[in-house]
Amino acid sequence: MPKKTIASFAVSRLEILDEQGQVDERLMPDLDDDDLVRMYRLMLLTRLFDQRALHLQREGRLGTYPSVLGQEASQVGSAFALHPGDWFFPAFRELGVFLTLGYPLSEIYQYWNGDERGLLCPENLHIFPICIAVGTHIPHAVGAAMAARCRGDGIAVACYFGDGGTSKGDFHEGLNMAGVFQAPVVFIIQNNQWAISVPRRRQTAATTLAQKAIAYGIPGIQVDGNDVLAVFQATRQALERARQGEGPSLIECETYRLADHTTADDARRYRDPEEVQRWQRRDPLLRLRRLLQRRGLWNDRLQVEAEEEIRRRLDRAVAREEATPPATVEDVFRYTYAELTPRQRRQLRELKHG
Ligand SMILES: Cc1ncc(C[n+]2csc(CCOP(=O)(O)OP(=O)(O)O)c2C)c(N)n1
Ligand SMILES: [Mg+2]
Repeated sequence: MPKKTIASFAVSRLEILDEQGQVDERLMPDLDDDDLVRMYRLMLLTRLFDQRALHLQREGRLGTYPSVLGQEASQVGSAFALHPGDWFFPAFRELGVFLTLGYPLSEIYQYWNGDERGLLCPENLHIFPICIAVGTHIPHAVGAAMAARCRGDGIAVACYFGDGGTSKGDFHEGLNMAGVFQAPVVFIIQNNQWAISVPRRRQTAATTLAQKAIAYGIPGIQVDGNDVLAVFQATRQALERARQGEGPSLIECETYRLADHTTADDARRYRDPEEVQRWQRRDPLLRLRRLLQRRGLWNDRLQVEAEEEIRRRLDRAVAREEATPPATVEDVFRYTYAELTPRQRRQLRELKHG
């Protein structure tokens, strides 16, 4: 009765675009020149929106804000693979996904200014509200995917969360359910190496986060999260599998949070500046820009023009947000339930009439 291996597993990592902007042609996704330029413009929009948000916060014109600096490829690359019918379940650090899907800029500023009306999603977009409570949206995303499967919608659900989110029970429950019921959901981990001041190595003893998929019987892959082409390719394949009824997948985008956790944090207190510098050299925008330049699709003049155009858009979005009248007492009650409960009706009366 010898002891024998009954199963063995491997974890793969996908990289397509290197730091010099060179691609592995064998792995190059089917994207034309216009797609590549569009991806770059979206990453640039994400970076400049983010920068403006940080400035506004410092001027007292925005609430606490979580920067996405350094994570643009993970966000734009994955969102670029979504189809209009698919659903996006965000955590809270997915600005680039919102922008890629065409969410109104002023409403994003509005939300981070503490006005929940910024989350009133336009009818044509399928976006769940931002979820600040770490990982709690994961089971909801799985439920939505299961519902889509029952209805035969032929769509996929993309559920985003961070490395910290993988330590929540919700993550394990969600992946387990998704595997058992073959829910059409793609779990996208933005492993940015930190959960506030807790480093990735304190989150799990596992070598990768991608391998966590194995225990739930679903495919898992790690991608270079600063490589927009690898992120796009892995997400596109996973979404396609989901839409075809082939079940869930997990993608670990290995990236880095270059900024503080939020504007209420000071990361210099807990991390080595050399680590930050190392990751700065792996800037996801620079890589794609180098590829575009190699192919004659981008140059310094186009860069200046694109930045100016984006800055004008941001100016308009901020002006619009700042001209929005404050929410009323009624707004607090308006969006939680379809109909007010008797207690809420009483509370609303009390608030209005004292
Ligand atoms: C249930 C819960 N516990 C704690 C917090 C406080 N908190 C906010 S963000 C965060 C870390 C999240 O880390 P990660 O999932 O890696 O996402 P990242 O912030 O790096 O994008 C914590 C602990 C929270 N929002 N929700
Ligand atoms: Mg993190």
